[in-house]
Amino acid sequence: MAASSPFRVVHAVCSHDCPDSCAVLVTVNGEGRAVKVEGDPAQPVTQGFLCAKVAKYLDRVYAADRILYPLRRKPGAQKGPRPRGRELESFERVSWDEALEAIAARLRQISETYGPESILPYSYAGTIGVLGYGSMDRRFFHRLGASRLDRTICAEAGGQAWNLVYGKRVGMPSEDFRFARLILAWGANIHGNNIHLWPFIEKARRAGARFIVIDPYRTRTAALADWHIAIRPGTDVALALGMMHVILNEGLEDGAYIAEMTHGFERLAERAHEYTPERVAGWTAMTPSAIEQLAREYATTRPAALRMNYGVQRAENGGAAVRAIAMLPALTGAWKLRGGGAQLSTSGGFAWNKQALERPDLALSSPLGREARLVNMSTLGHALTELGVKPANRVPSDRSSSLGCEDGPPVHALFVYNSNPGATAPHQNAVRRGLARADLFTVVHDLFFTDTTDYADFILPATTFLEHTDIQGAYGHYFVQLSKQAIEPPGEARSNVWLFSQLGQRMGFPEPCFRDTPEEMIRQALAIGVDGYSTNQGMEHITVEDLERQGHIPLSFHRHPEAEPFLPNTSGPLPTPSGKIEFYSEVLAAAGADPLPGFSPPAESRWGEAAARYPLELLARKCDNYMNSTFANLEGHRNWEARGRQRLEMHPADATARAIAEGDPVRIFNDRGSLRLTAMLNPSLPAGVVAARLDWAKFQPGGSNVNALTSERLTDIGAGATFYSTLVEVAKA
Ligand SMILES: Nc1nc2c(c(=O)[nH]1)N[C@H]1C(S)=C(S)[C@@H](COP(=O)(O)OP(=O)(O)OC[C@H]3O[C@@H](n4cnc5c(=O)[nH]c(N)nc54)[C@H](O)[C@@H]3O)O[C@H]1N2
Ligand SMILES: Nc1nc2c(c(=O)[nH]1)N[C@H]1C(S)=C(S)[C@@H](COP(=O)(O)OP(=O)(O)OC[C@H]3O[C@@H](n4cnc5c(=O)[nH]c(N)nc54)[C@H](O)[C@@H]3O)O[C@H]1N2
Ligand code: SF4
Ligand SMILES: [Mo]
Repeated sequence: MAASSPFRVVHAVCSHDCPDSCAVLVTVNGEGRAVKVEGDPAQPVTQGFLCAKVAKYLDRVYAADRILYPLRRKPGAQKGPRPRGRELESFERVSWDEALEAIAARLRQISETYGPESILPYSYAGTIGVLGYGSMDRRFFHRLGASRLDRTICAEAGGQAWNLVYGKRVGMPSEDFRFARLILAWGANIHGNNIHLWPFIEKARRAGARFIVIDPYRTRTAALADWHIAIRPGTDVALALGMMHVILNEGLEDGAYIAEMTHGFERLAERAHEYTPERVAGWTAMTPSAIEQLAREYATTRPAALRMNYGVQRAENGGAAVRAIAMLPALTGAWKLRGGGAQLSTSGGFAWNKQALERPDLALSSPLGREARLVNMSTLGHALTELGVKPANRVPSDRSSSLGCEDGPPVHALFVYNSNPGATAPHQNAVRRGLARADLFTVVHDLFFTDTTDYADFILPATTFLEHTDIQGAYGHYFVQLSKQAIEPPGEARSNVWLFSQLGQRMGFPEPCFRDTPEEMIRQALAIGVDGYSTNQGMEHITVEDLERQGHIPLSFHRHPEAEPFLPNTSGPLPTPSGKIEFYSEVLAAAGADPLPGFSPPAESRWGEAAARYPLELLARKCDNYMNSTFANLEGHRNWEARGRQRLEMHPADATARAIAEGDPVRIFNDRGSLRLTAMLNPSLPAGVVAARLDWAKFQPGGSNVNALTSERLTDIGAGATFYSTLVEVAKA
């Protein structure tokens, strides 16, 4: 652009909770208004395009319903659902000064009365910018002595399961999928949730690769596959073990790789021996010959790439499933070739200096004087309603605790940011009962009036990624990226860093770290040394100045992919206890859990006790044009795929058995709640499985969404949420 042009282009990064972490070029006009967002063509994974959700991002940035200033609940106004567009009737505008003073005073009082652990921060990945996701906020809550949140809602079962096998969440680079001859997408809706992997898959397919999808739901990804296996939910452990059975029976394993790189092969082989294709067929609803074919294709096609995403681990046995699936490329030695191996996440490649960012040491200066207890976010309803009662724990974990809620005082203050638990947390009716408590002091920092702000005492306006500066890694690529503020925030919207810096100062915390600027915190995250270079492992070649110039810089092991391709898990030692890939886990054995992967059906499945009353397995799914509950308020996003959103998809056999026809109003229910939707027949679902979409509860008929049906039961590993293990019954309404 000519120097005289009134337009400038700013390099930002999409901070939504998506593996792709796209490099975004924002064009800003002379009046400081963003007029265009586009994908950076120079970023090798973004490749110049954005997904359908963010291509129309200016609709969100300049939405008429953005919250523009701090709000306080009016005296006497009830907590609870407000009709869309009438939220302001319950709130009054206050200045930031007033809001911050009042919040600080109330938190101080609650801390003094009930102990600081009665304050619970609740947040997730509204932004995955390193600063916005966890920095000044953590400093603030550590220094306060508030309860720590165990962030289990999304990926803990799978993440911990993967780490039990490989030690670290790294996998093949997305760009290398183009070299694969077979691509297996296992519980991964690539087209909907991870679109920037797709061009590499297309490239591989043009060169002759086969593309197989294992997913109970016929996603757009599945519809595009050469072979879609509509497996029954929660039976992936059995399928992976059945594949191992065939691979070992037919001698298709890579003995040399197994001998050099793995631990516990003999015991795994014994276990796999039990999983004959006939037995596995009974659980998965596949035929024995399909299981044999899948195993043979997978083991004999080279390179074979496996894209697992977090779909399989949202089941009660999701940890075992991810472990079993993750072991497949270790049995066949698929890691050895470029274009082979697996990817669950790449996040383990980014060694940010979290100590400096989050300052857990500040807890020692808090009134508590020690590290605070953990509260599991996947049991928020329990934490807010069953005051002081611990949920049963059956979950081995690599954490100090994976309890739903450790001992300590009941929760009296809830501080929500980066999240909308009123829509996204399981067991919605318990969550809402908790949020509605008159004695609970609730602050919500968000951009819109969500299902959660309806219960707030204070609502504070937050920023989009165009309106603050941050630095970001990714869980689907290996580039460090700088996100520069492109525009001024509208109204009085303020970033997470600003908010918690202000609150820290109002609380009178003397530590200088509460005054750090985002620019200083970026240098801390990178651990910039005296020579200006990062001292973080894998980032030693990175300077802030180069990031300013280039926007994105690959991690060191991914700098020269052509000359030195990154081939994870091809040489040891690995960061596991044995230094090897662990088929057998002493850690699990010591925790009293099964050290090998083994199939046990979820309690909430067709084999469970409750199936007598609630025989249908519900997939409580995400929307392709939302990001969990984000974007649900925007007309342009709602219109898209309109049919899917307020529908219950059913197999025709299940519908007929209940005298339900296409378009009938239906009631979906279990012991936890009920929901009214419109029936839509979908013969591509496995019989006995129904599906519905996540939306804002206030937009659904009856004011609840699918999470009124999901449970607070936790996963076998990692104490994660089990959105995809939910039993329901359906009746014509
Ligand atoms: N468009 C869009 N993109 C998103 C999100 C969104 O809401 N919308 N969410 C973001 C977030 S938070 C995350 S964590 C990632 C997650 O990305 P994914 O892991 O891809 O997320 P899911 O859609 O939960 O699950 C993937 C698929 O697993 C399938 N599945 C469910 N149960 C089973 C099972 O038992 N076995 C098998 N084999 N498959 C099963 C589901 O039908 C689904 O199609 O996506 C991110 N990207
Ligand atoms: N039924 C069902 N439930 C699910 C899932 C499912 O597949 N099915 N998926 C689960 C998964 S994988 C996840 S990750 C969770 C996600 O659940 P949530 O963490 O609740 O995620 P979102 O619904 O995207 O809500 C994020 C909120 O953060 C706000 N936000 C965005 N940027 C900022 C910021 O910079 N500052 C502040 N303060 N706020 C910001 C957004 O406006 C939005 O309201 O949902 C889980 N719930
Ligand atoms: S949501 Fe994902 S695909 Fe879409 S722009 Fe953001 S990072 Fe890219
Ligand atoms: Mo997630």
